[in-house]
Amino acid sequence: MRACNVLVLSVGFLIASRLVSTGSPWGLSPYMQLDPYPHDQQRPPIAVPEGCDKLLSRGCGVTSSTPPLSGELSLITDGVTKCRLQWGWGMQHLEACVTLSPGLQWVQVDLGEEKEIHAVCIWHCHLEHSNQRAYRAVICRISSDPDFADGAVTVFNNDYENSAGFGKGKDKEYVESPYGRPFATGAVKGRYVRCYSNGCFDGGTGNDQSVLPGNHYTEIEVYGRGGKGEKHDQ
Ligand SMILES: [Ca+2]
Repeated sequence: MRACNVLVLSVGFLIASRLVSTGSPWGLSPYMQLDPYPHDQQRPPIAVPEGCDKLLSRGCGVTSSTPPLSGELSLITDGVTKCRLQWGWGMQHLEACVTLSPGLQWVQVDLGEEKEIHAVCIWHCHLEHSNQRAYRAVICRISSDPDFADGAVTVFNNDYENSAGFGKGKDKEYVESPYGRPFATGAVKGRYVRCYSNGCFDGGTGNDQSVLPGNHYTEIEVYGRGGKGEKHDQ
């Protein structure tokens, strides 16, 4: 194996610095298993072998467990990572973001062919000047089987309650940030990247905490060997 001349991925720089810590972490439910990493500091960069820092997912096809309630699935790999809240027809709606039905749902990126995947970054929905939000049962799996019936590898799992049935996750829940949530996957080979979630906890700033059952995806980036090396727009 080639010596690992370590490069650094430029994804996922900071957890949102505007978040304010309160009695329970970030004002969210004390029952959540939140990531203790300081939200106002840059996360450690992800080290990958030379040539494995290329963006593989831009423009790739996306499927989902259920038809979106709003937004086209192509929004998930279009390079736009900022979710917007707009007024229209007398009500607010999300732009640049895909909304899926309540309950455990998934979206799946098709890389077109089997690739060696080293990192993934997920943006669910972060809104400026809005409540702190953390999605539940965030799970990422990789496989070369589109149905994930064979050879699926779980590379991220913060479902500490095992609500999705993939086993109790060891990763922490986290507050959404405009920088997404990057994580290393190791050198996993696969064509499909499937990301799960099961609603979110909308923290508010006090006692107005609430569980939002819907699922949202603004962008998913997959990094690894090959690809064009494009970066996202922020
Ligand atoms: Ca997008």
